[in-house]
Amino acid sequence: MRTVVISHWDLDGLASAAILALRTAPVKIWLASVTAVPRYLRKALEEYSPDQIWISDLNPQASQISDLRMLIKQASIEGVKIRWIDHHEWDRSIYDLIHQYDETVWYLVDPSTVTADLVARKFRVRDNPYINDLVSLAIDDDFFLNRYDLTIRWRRVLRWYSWNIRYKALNSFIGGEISPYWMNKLYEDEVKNLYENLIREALGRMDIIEKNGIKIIIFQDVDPKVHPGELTDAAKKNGVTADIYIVRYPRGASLRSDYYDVSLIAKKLGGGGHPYAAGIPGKINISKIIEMVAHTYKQRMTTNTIVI
Ligand SMILES: [Mn+2]
Repeated sequence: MRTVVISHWDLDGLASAAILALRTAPVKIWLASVTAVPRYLRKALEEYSPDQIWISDLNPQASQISDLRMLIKQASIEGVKIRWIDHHEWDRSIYDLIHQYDETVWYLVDPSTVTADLVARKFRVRDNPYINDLVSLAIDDDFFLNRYDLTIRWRRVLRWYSWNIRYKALNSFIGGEISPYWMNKLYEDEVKNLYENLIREALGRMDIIEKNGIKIIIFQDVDPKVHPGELTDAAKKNGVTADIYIVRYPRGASLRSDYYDVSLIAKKLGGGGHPYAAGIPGKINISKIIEMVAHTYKQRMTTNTIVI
C-alpha cells in the first residue's frame, strides 16, 4: 500500500503525522498549512501514484472548493483513496462535495478532541504509552491548556523557525523522541528571550476600541512567530481583557474570544477554526472585521431578546 501523508505543522499535526507514519509507513509526508492542501494533493497524485492519501489536522477551505473538486475527481478516476481526519469545523459546501465521492473520500471530523487523538483511536493505538504522550502534548497545545512546559517550548520553536525545523521535529517524534536535546538547546539559546520580547512589544502596541457595546482589543502587525493565544493570554495576565481579540499578522488574522463564537466571522471571511479561536488567511481588512464583529454580536443580542 503506497501511502502519502499531508498534515498540519503544529503540535497536533505533527503528532498526527507521526502516528500515521508509524502505522502506515508512508512513501512521503508533507507538512502543510491549510491553504497548501490542494497543491500537495496535486503533487501526491502526479508524482507519487499513491494508493491512499491521508490528510490530517487540515480543514478543507471553502474558497478552494473548485480545486478540491477537480483533485478529488482525479483521485476517483485513478482509484486513489483519500482519508481525511480533522477536528476543525468544515464548511457545509465541503460535505456536499465529498458526499458525491463516497467511494473515494473517507472522512472523520470531530471537534470535541484533537486530530492526533482521532488518528490514534482510528488505528487502535490510543493505549500505547508513547502515543498517549504525543496525544497529550497535542491536547495541551490545541486546547491551550499549557500544563506542560514542553508544550510551550515546542509551540514557540515550531513558530520561530521554518519548515526544516518542523520536519526535524516530525523525525524526532517518529523516532520516539518527544523532548529531543536539539529542541531544548535551540529553545534556551535562540528562542526563549527573543520570543518573550516580541510578546512584550506587541502588548505595548495594542489598540482597545468599543463598538456597539462590544470591547475589542486589536494587536496590530504582530510578528507571525507570536502565537495568538499566548498574546491574548499575556494581555489577560496584565489585567487587560476584552470581548473579542483580533491578532493581525502581515498575512492573516486570528480572532479569539472567551465566550463569543468567532468562527462565525472567520467563516464569512474565508477562514475558519474553532468557536473561540479562529483564523482568517490572506489579506486582512481590519475595519471590515470590526464592522462584522459589532454587527454579528449586536444581531445576536437582538435575536435573543426576541426569543426571551
Ligand atoms: Mn493544527
